[in-house]
Amino acid sequence: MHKILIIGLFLSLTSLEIVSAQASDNYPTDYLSPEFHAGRRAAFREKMSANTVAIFFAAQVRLRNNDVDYQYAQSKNFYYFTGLEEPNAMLLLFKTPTTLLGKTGTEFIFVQNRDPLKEMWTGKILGVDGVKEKYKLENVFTSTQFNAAAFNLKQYDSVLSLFRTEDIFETYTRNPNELARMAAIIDSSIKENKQPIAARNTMFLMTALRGIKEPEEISLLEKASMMSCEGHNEVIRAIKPGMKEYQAQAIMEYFFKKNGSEYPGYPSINGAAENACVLHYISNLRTMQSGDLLLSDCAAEYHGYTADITRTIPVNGKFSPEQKLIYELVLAAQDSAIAVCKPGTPFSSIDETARRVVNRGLIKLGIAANDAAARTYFPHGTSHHLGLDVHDLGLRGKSPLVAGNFVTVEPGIYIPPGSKCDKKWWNIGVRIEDDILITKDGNRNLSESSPRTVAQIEKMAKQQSVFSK
Ligand SMILES: [Mn+2]
Repeated sequence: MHKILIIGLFLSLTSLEIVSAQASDNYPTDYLSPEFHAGRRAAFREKMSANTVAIFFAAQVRLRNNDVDYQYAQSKNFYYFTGLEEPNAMLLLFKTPTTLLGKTGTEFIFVQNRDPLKEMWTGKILGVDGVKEKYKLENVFTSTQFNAAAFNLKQYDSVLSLFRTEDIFETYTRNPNELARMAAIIDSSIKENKQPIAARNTMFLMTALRGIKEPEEISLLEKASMMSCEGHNEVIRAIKPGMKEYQAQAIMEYFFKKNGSEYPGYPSINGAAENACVLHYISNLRTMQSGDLLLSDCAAEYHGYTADITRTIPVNGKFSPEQKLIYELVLAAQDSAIAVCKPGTPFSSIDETARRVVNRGLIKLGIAANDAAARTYFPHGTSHHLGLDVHDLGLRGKSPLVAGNFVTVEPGIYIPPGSKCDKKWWNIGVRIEDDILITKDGNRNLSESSPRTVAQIEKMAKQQSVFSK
């Protein structure tokens, strides 16, 4: 027993050496490039007004319970500009070259120190040298080097920060860590300044940048969409009465992880029957019955980018006549809305187009008396941008779509039990959601590899699932 253990240990050490020698071949290599991040920082600086500094913080580690943290998820703005997936870091972008801690430049990053003890538990910290090498950043310091003397805000007219939960003065000063210390220095530097410094939001500039996807981002979004469609398709094949909603979720998420997705882009929604009528139902506990419709709104996140796909399918493999009428009405609305997705179309037209079709159909079927009543069955918008966030930044309202916008088209009809219509429609909830890239000639549906028509879905439902045994 002991002998075997010793041999085992020896073997594992030897194989460890081999692993580290080939490490670069054993890990994903399709991350955003340092050049991508540098390009995005340059594009941001281009949009900054004179004499301005922009501050971006890494996301904080968030406590789940007792001494267990949630899996770390980087701030999307910080990731967009750096690629770094570590906490306790700060990026400063200046409009014009500035000298800080003996270095002159427009970009400075402060990162966490190497810490052998911490690294033994949770893995490698890149440190100054690692960040320089991996992300090709020049002015890299440890966060402990950041101090009030090094960073004199007096010379700036405005500070750009305060982005949603990245609000330095609210969120970051609550928890005692390196990030909070840096935030507190900036906070007091602003307060002590005799001349008022405008603290402005980066949202406006970030919306302009993140709303238009670069080729490297599109390539990651294609992968996220592909692995999400694989999950949806296997659920269509595997679903049967008696299966639990969470088992449909498990099949779905198996394909995300199998293909390298770090995690779902948002909590997976798998609601059957009345649960299909709850827009963000995530408890996924029902045992599904023959005659139920299952609405699955699930997608993978890959290297920071998420798809957002919804399919609605009959649990027994065949739509009932009422389900089919509602399903095909939603599908017609979606087709009409996808058809207007092209450069020049106002963003709001996507919703207007889908809603016109849904309203007309619900009135014709006698489910709604007028447009206002129809809205109760279609209570959400038809479209949002997606990318780093599932509800991503991008111009909306009357703003025209442009090539590189990436938007969902997701009309729905939800008729919960108790609705003011014939009981035969109750418990039908349908949403169909696809991910549409605006191209210079029109659009490309990145989620088209999962079927949408009644005939295609019923055909796929007859196929053997790898989980059917
Ligand atoms: Mn969506």
